[in-house]
Amino acid sequence: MSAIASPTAAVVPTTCHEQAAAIQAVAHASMANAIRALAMDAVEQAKSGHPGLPMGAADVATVLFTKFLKFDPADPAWPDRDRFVLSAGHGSMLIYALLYLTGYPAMTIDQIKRFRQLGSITAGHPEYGHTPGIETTTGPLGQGLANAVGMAIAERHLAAEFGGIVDHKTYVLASDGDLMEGISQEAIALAGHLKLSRLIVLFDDNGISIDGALSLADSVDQVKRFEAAGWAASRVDGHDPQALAAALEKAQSADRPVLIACKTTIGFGAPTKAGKSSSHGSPLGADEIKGAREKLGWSHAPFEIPPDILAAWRKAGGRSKSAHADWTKRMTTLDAGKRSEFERRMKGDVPKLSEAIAAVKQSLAATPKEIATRTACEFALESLIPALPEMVGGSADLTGSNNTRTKSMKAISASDYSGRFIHYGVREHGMAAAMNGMALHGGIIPYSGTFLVFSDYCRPAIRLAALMGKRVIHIMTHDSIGLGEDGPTHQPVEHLAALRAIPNLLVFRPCDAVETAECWQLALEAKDRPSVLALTRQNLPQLSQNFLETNRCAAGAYEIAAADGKAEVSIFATGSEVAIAVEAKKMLAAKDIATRVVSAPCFELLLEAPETARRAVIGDANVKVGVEAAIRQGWDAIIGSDGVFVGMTSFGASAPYKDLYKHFGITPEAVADAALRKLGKA
Ligand SMILES: Cc1ncc(C[n+]2csc(CCOP(=O)(O)OP(=O)(O)O)c2C)c(N)n1
Ligand SMILES: [Mg+2]
Repeated sequence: MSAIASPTAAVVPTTCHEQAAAIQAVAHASMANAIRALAMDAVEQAKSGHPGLPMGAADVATVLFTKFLKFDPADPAWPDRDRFVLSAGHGSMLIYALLYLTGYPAMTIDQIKRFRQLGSITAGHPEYGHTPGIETTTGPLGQGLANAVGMAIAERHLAAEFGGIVDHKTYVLASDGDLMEGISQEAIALAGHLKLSRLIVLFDDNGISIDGALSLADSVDQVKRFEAAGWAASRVDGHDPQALAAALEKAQSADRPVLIACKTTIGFGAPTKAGKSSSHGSPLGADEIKGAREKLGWSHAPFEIPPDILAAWRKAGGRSKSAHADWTKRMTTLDAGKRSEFERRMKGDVPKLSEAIAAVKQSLAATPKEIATRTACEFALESLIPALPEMVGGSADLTGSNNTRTKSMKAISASDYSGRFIHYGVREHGMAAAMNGMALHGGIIPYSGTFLVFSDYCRPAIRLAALMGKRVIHIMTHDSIGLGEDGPTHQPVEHLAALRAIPNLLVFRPCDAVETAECWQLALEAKDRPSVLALTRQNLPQLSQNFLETNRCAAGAYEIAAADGKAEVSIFATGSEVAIAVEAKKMLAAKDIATRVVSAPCFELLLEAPETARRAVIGDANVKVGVEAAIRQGWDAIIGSDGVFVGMTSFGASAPYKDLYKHFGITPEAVADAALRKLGKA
């Protein structure tokens, strides 16, 4: 079809200059066609996958990887590599083809042949940690773009401290879907505001999504949109290697983030499906592939890359060897202290953590505090921030409410990236995804704040942090009806259960200032998973007043108040409800009912503990009562289906919090009554 004039089109060159250009054009086209062929063959063999994007974006990727991207296949974790994020993860065969062609040792042709099969490293969508060279897990559209903003922030922040050993760019390939997702607005607005000039987004502007032409659902002028957010934006023909190279060249020295909208044809080369959504997400079929081979002038067998083309690609893969060697040399000439500090941060070790936490706990033992756990969080941060310079905090416009900013913290700004606090603006989703990007970049432990009820706005990014196994820490305050007057829109009820449902996420709900410090320690020690700390707005008594070196929260749950004699009743509670449970215990004791109270700040740690330890904490009292100002879901794992639960069964209401606790029956009296009823003594 005429709409897809190929760069291979034979035009007889006349002058020397034209000849050289022609050779280069032919070489470029062959290299790009190698991507196209691998993509269509792998998808065909897997009988599933997305050939359209890799075929359409092959020219863009070829120019980027052969001329601009700084990377070394021999060392996919080289800290100063440019990051490449395939935000449109459905186009995974594009990156797998690139990893194979440029010579990442793990990405063999056999892996390409086993695209989407169990045990291969060529999963349906790119997965971080599963495949060397994949910088972030993508697939949920928009996330990769927002991760990249975090990566670009991390690069500038670390460069401000470590100078020239941190000097790289972040490139993104984003699709129409990426830019339609709401998260993209949050991400581009933040990037524009912070003038992240080393962030370069290549937009696969193919005008097609799954339902058909983009015009069915979208009429945004993306260039104007990005410009409005403070980006430099331009349009190029995404099949013209010279134009692409010129645009990328210009982007190298930009003073703001750059969007290059690359007009492409989805499924480029496919005789009947190019330019159509039918090439987006299913195998092309034997006839179409045969036609594409003819159209592209690609006569090689499936999965066969001719030696000269493979050699050209491998050469491209070796382009940054000298840059890598220079960097290694620069590292050796760096001040030894700075160098080891950089290496420590990139490894993510936290040697000074226990000391900092011990100091907090000692101080709390000396002067107990009846404060909200959000305030206790700030108290812990006053020790943690100086001890762990890799911590970069923030808030989604709730800094004063989340208590995530200590007195000494300077904010990051476009003119000074050395600060350690980020005003994310009212952008919870973009914030959570940017935090993932920072953690993925390495060298930073991001933490941030919003209200627990808005964890829903962060959830897709939190889920990906859990899937990727990255240490990001979400401080989520105002964690129940205990926030009071703001009412049910702001009172989380189902959020703890919903967060506990995410595998590999630690959900902490500390009951006092001591537990808050201990939960911080556990979150920071959890190198390979994210955490949420659910904290109160209202003051809570400090239940643990003696200094204990051990971190009792590490067990997930522990007996905070023992029974006098053999317990008839075990009351399990979290956060603000632990103090209520302790009062209920006293009421039951007055009736000669031996009762113990277990604080359960982290269900995940309890449930993954060895069976004997778990049984010992859960105990064998006849009556088990759970207390949490939230829904019951998840509690049966602790109290059993016969257990009694005192919590919420509806949304909350707007009133002073003490009235709400009475209104919803979450009081010491109600807990004691529930236990008595179950004992048949009410
Ligand atoms: C958050 C999210 N919603 C929906 C999808 C399913 N999905 C995958 S690709 C796509 C849109 C395809 O259009 P585009 O992004 O332009 O990619 P192209 O077809 O051009 O390759 C959709 C809706 C997804 N991956 N992520
Ligand atoms: Mg598209």
